[in-house]
Amino acid sequence: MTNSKKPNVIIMYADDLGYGDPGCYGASSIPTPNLDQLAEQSLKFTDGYAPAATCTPSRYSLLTGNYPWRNENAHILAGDAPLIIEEDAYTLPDMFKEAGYDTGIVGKWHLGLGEGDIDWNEEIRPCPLDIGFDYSYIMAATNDRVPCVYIKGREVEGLKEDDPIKVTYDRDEKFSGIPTYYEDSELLDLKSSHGHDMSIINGIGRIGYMKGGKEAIWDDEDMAEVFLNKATSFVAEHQEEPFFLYYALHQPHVPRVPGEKFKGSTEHGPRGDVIAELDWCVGQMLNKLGELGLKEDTIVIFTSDNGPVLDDGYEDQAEELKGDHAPAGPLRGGKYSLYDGGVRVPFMVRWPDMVEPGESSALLGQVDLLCSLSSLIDQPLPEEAARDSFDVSPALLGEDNTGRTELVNEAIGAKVALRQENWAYIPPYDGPAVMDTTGIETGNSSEPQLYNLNKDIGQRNNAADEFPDKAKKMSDRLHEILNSARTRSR
Ligand code: NG6
Ligand code: CA
Repeated sequence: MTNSKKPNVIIMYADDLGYGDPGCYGASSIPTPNLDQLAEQSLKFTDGYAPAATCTPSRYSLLTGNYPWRNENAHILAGDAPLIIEEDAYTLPDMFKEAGYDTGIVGKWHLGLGEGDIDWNEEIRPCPLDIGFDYSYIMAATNDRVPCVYIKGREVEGLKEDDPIKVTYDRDEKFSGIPTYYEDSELLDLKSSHGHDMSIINGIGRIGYMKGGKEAIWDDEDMAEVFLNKATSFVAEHQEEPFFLYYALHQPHVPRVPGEKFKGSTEHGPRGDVIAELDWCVGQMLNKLGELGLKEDTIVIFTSDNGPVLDDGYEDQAEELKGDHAPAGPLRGGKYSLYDGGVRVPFMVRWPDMVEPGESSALLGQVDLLCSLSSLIDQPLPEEAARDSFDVSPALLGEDNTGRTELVNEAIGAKVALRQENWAYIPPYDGPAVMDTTGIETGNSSEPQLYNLNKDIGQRNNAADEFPDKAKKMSDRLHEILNSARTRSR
């Protein structure tokens, strides 16, 4: 640090961006000039992992430093689910607050709100403000789930008293007098390929039913700008103090609705266009830091909550228009999967003067950010906090090219796999080998799978028969970790 002020920290967190999506990770047909430039100024990790292959568990783990399978509620949540982080849990924003930071979240939340049976017309409690954030401007869950409104602090923004919001995810409780997927299909601008067949909002089928709140309903097309403006304003308003901002972008999650500027900007249809838009948002944020003279004093971390998916439930031609683009790059599987495509994600760290730009193959996960950032800003953690988070700060600083020696990865359904050094082990699991909805390879197999990632990054050659002892040892170790109260080991 150039002075005694602690560095600001921004985590930019993409939603479903794959290992192979940005140019700096090998793509060539989706323009990502801002991410590519960020990569040139960053330490770019080749073996950086999201905790899980879906959103809620990953975000839970990022914010608590605990593996998601430790919390049985950490699975893809409905938009009206209760908050799954206990108010007295020690969180990433708590750590920053203790260190005197101003903390903010902007964007996708998806960790639940309230205590169950939430009333959207009253103060929302608990919410991000109760687990360590001073400022919160969020969507409750995902852009394909109701309620389709922004929540500022404890309140739905723009809600009118005479038009209260009601939400249900129960088909039997469907509200009358609202447009719904099967009854009002003429209102659809975007058809669903699977699911997304309850309320129609802005011409798009959603998960869940929502009634009322007409004035408060978001505009899908300008969501990127809305979140970007809140995120850059937060930075501008807090430029004097150290701040922590969790900027949780909504792209390229479905429904993929780019702003006007980005419509048709790539050859890949809406999925490519919203990645271009995401890249622009990242560039705008970095420009803002530059303009405010905060570039040197800010640690920027860019990563994604899980791997990529093409058809995630809407007919947006992601599959048809993919061309040669490989969203997971050389990796097998994608979102939801036990293979690396589900969890190995773009992961870059920029800290001018402190982190030498380059590439690192150190093994690390987002679960490690709590412990590692506490170390970088010199803020000790309570003993019981973040028990699965390991201090990989030497790797983040580029001083160590090893990172962890092992990491548990989670797929949909809380199925787990173990990465140990250059090996990946996937226990036998029941279930289809390929998801019939998304077409993604799940990793389910009646046989144990073992891959040497140094030789076989695409996990094509199962080496479990060749190295039965290795497979057995990794299986035992995985069980040991699953049954242990604390890991905090490399
Ligand atoms: C799935 C949705 C998918 C997406 C995902 C959550 C259906 C058929 N599919 O259940 O579209 O919303 O949940 O994605 O509803 S995540 O990135 O937030 O985990
Ligand atoms: Ca996601």
